[in-house]
Amino acid sequence: MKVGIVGLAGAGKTTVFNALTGLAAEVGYGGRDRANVGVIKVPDERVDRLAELFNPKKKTYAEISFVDVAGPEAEQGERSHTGLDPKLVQHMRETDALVHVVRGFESPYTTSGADPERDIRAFEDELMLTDLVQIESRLERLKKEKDSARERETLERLKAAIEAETALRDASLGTDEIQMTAGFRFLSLKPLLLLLNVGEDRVSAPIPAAVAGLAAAKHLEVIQMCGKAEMDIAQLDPDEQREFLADLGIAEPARSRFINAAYSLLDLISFLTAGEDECRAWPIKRGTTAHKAAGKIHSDIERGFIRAEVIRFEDLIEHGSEARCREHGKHKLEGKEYVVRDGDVVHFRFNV
Ligand SMILES: Nc1nc2c(ncn2[C@@H]2O[C@H](COP(=O)(O)OP(=O)(O)OP(=O)(O)O)[C@@H](O)[C@H]2O)c(=O)[nH]1
Ligand SMILES: [Mg+2]
Repeated sequence: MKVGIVGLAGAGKTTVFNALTGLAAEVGYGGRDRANVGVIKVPDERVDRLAELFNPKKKTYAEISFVDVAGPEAEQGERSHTGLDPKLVQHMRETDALVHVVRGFESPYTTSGADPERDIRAFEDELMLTDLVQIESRLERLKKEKDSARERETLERLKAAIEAETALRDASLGTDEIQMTAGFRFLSLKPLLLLLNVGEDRVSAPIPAAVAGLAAAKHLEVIQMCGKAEMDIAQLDPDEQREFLADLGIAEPARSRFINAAYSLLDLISFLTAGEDECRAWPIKRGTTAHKAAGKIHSDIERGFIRAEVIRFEDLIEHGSEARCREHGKHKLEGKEYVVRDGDVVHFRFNV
């Protein structure tokens, strides 16, 4: 899963990037000309328990990778009217989801005071505007093409949605509309999480009602953190981290809250594979069939799929081995259409 950390200039994106990844990318205006990329491993006790059982050569957790690119200036007057920087747009297109970092602290770098609602709207507008420009130029080109009625119709509908200030993710697109327009990689269609970045004085304050209300109206989830404090904490070793979090009254580090939010945003679950070579967690979208899940591991396994052998993680731990699970009737054979569940330990049989 690849997540883009986006938002207006100086909102604290790089700070949040550091808090999540534990890296130390340069914050402030100095770091504006390059993209930061980093990866976090999703802690999963089940992988650890399986590893105790199988003693594998390798343990592999699910990963979330991040890209953080400098954002457009917040001030209206300074913002370019030609839309978002193409480099930023390109980075955003390549992501599965966006995290919009919204400034909730007073900053010496911007002349305007913190106004999260204004910034949420402004950035949403930028995403929609970028999509609109793309839709209009495609429509223009389609005028000259025959047999384009269906695509034109779809694009006209999307255009109308944006003109009514509805982000495409909220425009109730049908499956075939999504498929037909997948190549455009529209920005306002990507799942988006709001991250309100607040000052140190607000680490354990509730999310302001106005922000929560706007998020709800836009059907967006919002999490709040103090990026700066979390970034400092992320640089410490684990024991010190626990102490600091307790001192600040933070129950759970930003990273874990973020991982949970990202999984629910993308509606992800994890299935597991276990063996002497590797014990591993694989993130998939809820509702994925065994056939498609096999393809996450390797396209050959999807192509040559015969069946999936499934044991529930709890059963495997309880009975201690695959053989014992068989004896207790806890080992199931499933076909292509089986919907994989969170915590299934799966062994795919295939033939190519
Ligand atoms: N007080 C306070 N300052 C913060 C917080 N988060 C970020 N800052 C400061 O705000 C400034 C900008 O932070 P960055 O993380 O560089 O912002 P950015 O969004 O990456 O900015 P661009 O890359 O220019 O788009 C830095 O001086 C940070 O130290 C915070 O939670 N509290
Ligand atoms: Mg930055």
